Amino acid sequence: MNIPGEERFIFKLILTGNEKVGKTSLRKRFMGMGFQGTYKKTIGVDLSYLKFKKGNEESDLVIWDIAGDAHFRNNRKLYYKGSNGAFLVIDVTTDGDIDTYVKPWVEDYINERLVGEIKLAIIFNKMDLEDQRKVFKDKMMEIENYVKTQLGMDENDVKTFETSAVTGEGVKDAFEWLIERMAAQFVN
Ligand SMILES: Nc1nc2c(ncn2[C@@H]2O[C@H](COP(=O)(O)OP(=O)(O)OP(=O)(O)O)[C@@H](O)[C@H]2O)c(=O)[nH]1
Ligand SMILES: [Mg+2]
Repeated sequence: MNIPGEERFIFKLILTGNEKVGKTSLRKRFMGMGFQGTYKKTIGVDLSYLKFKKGNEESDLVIWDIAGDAHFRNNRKLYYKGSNGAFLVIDVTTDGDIDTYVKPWVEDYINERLVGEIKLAIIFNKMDLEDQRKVFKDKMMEIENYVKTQLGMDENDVKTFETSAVTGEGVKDAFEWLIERMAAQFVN
């Protein structure tokens, strides 16, 4: 979108991770839309638009909330181009198996040439479900190290967050860190 007399960069943030891990819920929580307990599967992709400020500069952001269902795997390749930042969301009530929950997405980032283009937030979600939690610090470290190694990224490019879309814990921090890191490359 072009504002008359002004060229504005539109940032693109993608939400990735397997189905039901909480991508849509995190997006809605961040956008002040509360939390819905009932699951409504994302079909393809849902787009949201928002503005953010860095210093005095206002920028545009489009969030691409991508369906996690593996049936859409081929289809979702269409949605990666031009991304500046990504969430990789993992549900802490699953076993967090790397081959199942991490590798397919890391492969997508590599195949769709996002390496070197994106900043990445690894999101451990559903932290409110303490008694069902199966992913703990050692697994989180293993996932973070795997991602960093595969993508050749360091702590400037990747950061881990613990979140809950129910309580809101960590949600604002994660989005704000990623947006700040994305914008730092372009806006003074
Ligand atoms: N307790 C708890 N439930 C959550 C949390 N985040 C999401 N959920 C629930 O988990 C289910 C899946 O959430 P979604 O946000 O739709 O998951 P998604 O990753 O967008 O799923 P797809 O659209 O299929 O890729 C829903 O029933 C949510 O209410 C959370 O932080 N805590
Ligand atoms: Mg969804």
